[in-house]
Amino acid sequence: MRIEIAWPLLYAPRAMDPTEALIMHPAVTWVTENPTLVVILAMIVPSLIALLAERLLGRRTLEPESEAVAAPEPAATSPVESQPVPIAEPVVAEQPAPEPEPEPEPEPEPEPEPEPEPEPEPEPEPTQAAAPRRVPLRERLARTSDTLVGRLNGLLGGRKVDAALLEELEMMLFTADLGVRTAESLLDTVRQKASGGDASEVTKVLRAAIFEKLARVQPQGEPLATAGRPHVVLVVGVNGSGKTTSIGKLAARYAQSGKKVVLGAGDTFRAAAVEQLQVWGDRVGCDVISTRAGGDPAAVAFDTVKAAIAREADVAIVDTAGRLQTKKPLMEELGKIVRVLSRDIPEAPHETLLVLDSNTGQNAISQARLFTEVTDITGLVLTKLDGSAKGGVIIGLADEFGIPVHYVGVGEGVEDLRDFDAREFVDALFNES
Ligand SMILES: Nc1nc2c(ncn2[C@@H]2O[C@H](COP(=O)(O)OP(=O)(O)OP(=O)(O)O)[C@@H](O)[C@H]2O)c(=O)[nH]1
Ligand SMILES: [Mg+2]
Repeated sequence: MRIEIAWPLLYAPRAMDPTEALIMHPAVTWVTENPTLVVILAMIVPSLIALLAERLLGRRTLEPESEAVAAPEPAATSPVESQPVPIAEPVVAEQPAPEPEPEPEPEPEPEPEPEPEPEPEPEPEPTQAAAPRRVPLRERLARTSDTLVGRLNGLLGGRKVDAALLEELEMMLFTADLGVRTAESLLDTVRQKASGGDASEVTKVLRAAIFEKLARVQPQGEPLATAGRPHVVLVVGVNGSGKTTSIGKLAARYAQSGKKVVLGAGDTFRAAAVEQLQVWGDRVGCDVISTRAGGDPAAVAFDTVKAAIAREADVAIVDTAGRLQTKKPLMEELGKIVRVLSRDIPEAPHETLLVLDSNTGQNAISQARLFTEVTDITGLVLTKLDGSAKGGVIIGLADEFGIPVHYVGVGEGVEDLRDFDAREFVDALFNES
């Protein structure tokens, strides 16, 4: 079918009515003349338009749809990819979890292990702390024992006690730091009791004679038992004899037995001496009374007694400067100290201990002689027996002065100031302990 449209007629003449012109329009005319065709077109054209629109618009719609579909895929993939991680975790939790479970099983094993460990640990600790090894006196007296008894044994060797042997014995005793007087005394005893007998008798006789001399200077009773309170102790001796160290050890002993101790730093000649005593005071846990270096030692002694009274101390121990017994002013100063100590307590000092270094041998005897001339020495402290071969001087000191030997120093440790015991000493000397 041919549709003819007279396009030039689309423009109606200007003189025509608009409504008439519209009716007269060829398109309208064509529609009125072909109603069936118009209906058919009206049915088909929208479908065609819809189809075209669907095809055009549908692609655009599908494209994002496919993208949207594709997007979720990778989105779904990524969680899947990330799943191995979370999956692996539960796998680890599921499978290896039971594996570590057996590990916790051995865990209880180490648990009981540490339990028994701490138990045995505290056991040896208190044992070590409670019982520090007390070195036998024999070990500490080894050098003196070798000098005296070792030489004696070498001399005797199964001989008879005759003039020749006595002569050799005399030589040995006079060079054993016993002092001339004591050496003579011991030789006389051997002559009287062992002449003509076996040499083995000489050892027994000498041993008994030495014990007899030392037993005379065995302190009787506790010094604090009869003394007033505070018990005042003055410590004297020449330079380096061991005064300050012995004071520290003694303070520690008193403190350990529950006594309250006050120390007096009466050695004002050296600043280091005050510091040395202060170190002991800190270590022991007791007060130290002191003054500036160069201060008056008598004033320190006086203040120490005052402080001990005020603080209700049980013991006051006063240190002094090492005094050269040949320097008279220093020895006079010692007399001054003794006088001020008795101002508040008439009986003070209850003890005046003379500290002697056993290494000085017979010089210790001359020191004792001079100190006893200027003050009333109530007791001796013989130090450094652990390293000395001249410890035999203790026999000479006992024999000549009869002054009780209160303590022996057998080392630098706080436990190395020991009570003197004559029996123990002789046993150690003759290697019988
Ligand atoms: N091996 C040993 N050394 C000791 C003993 N007693 C004291 N000493 C040491 O001897 C040295 C001198 O001791 P001090 O206590 O300073 O002597 P001091 O008499 O106070 O001396 P001054 O203050 O100079 O008069 C120190 O090194 C002590 O450790 C002992 O029994 N054995
Ligand atoms: Mg000193």
